[in-house]
Amino acid sequence: MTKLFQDKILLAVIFLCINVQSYAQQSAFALCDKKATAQTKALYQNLKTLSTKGYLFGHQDDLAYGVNWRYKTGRSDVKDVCGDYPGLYGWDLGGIEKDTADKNLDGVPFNKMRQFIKDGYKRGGVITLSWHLNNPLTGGNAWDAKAGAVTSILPGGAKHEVYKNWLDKVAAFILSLRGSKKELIPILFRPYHEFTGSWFWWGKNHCSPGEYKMLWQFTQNYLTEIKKCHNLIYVYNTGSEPKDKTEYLERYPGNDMVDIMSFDSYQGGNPVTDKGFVNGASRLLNIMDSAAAENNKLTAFAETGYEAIPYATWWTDVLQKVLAGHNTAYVLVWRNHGYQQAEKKMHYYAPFKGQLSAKDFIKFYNNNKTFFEKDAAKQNLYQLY
Ligand code: BMA
Repeated sequence: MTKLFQDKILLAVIFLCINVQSYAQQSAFALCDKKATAQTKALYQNLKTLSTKGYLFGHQDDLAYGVNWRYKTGRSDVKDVCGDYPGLYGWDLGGIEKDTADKNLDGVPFNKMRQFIKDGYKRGGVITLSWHLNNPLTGGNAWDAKAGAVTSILPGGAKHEVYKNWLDKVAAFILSLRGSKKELIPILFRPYHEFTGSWFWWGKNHCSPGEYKMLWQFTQNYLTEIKKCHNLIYVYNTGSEPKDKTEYLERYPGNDMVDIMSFDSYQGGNPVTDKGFVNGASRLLNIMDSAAAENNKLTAFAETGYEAIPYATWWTDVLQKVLAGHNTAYVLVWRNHGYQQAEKKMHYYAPFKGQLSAKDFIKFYNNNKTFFEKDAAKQNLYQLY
């Protein structure tokens, strides 16, 4: 065999390997839970298609309360403004771990939350859950950020059994979320969020990358394999800190552990003079685009907003522009608490009727890239064709 011929064969082999590898990657778009229910698998596949056309608009606690109202059947600040519910509903499990818990950390009763989740799902909307869980070591809340708490709940740790008990409660709630045929309602599950900051006890300065990954792996394995929660789509979530892909993926638990890559970032200052939000969000969206393409995952902007929305055209001038050109499956704005007595300020992220940005929000709603509940229902996200 001549040297040239040998080289040609070698090149052909390398070419073949690359192609087999990229084919394997391309064909690997599937949930990490191989036993996921049909509806969960369908949602994941359909979100992929949806993400090439636009993004779901989400709102935290949307059906429970809004600015100046609490628990009024069918009401939603988003719907009051644009005539349609959000396409995605965010709820938080924080507090479910307590033995006495009947309400979450923001006062939403778990019984009502279950019903709201069922209502949204029945209409064709999508559900996402986060979990601001208490510090298992100190008994303080999620912001009681001290080193040692993560270590304590890992296998062999002093609070490991306590943690398993907490996961049992989470699983019981998740398994109680069922549709009209008793099918499990698919959930975009976003545990241990914003870990690139250090304000939560699972944050960057309070555990090592290895411990964070172990925490994720243990949690996922326990919920999926032991508790049989086969309706979870796992969402990996950083803050806006990562400067590049290496930092973004520093605590990534692995392709068999994550389904969606996401980040959180909030607008502060005036969007005209302060470009911090736009620059940061754009950077993270670019990082995610590249990380998600390499790992064959979906992306999302899991939490954002501008507290009390003091900028009339924030929706179309800032948020819509930031998301343009990216294939994010959804964007979610945080809760409409209303007036916060302790902080003496308004705390809301979606407009309500008459709010300064309400008119612009209608423009945002009418844009063909934003999907609210009616659009979600039309796309039949829980069925595969
Ligand atoms: C924060 C605020 C808090 C709330 C927490 C968890 O951003 O809205 O008031 O307790 O989220 O929902």
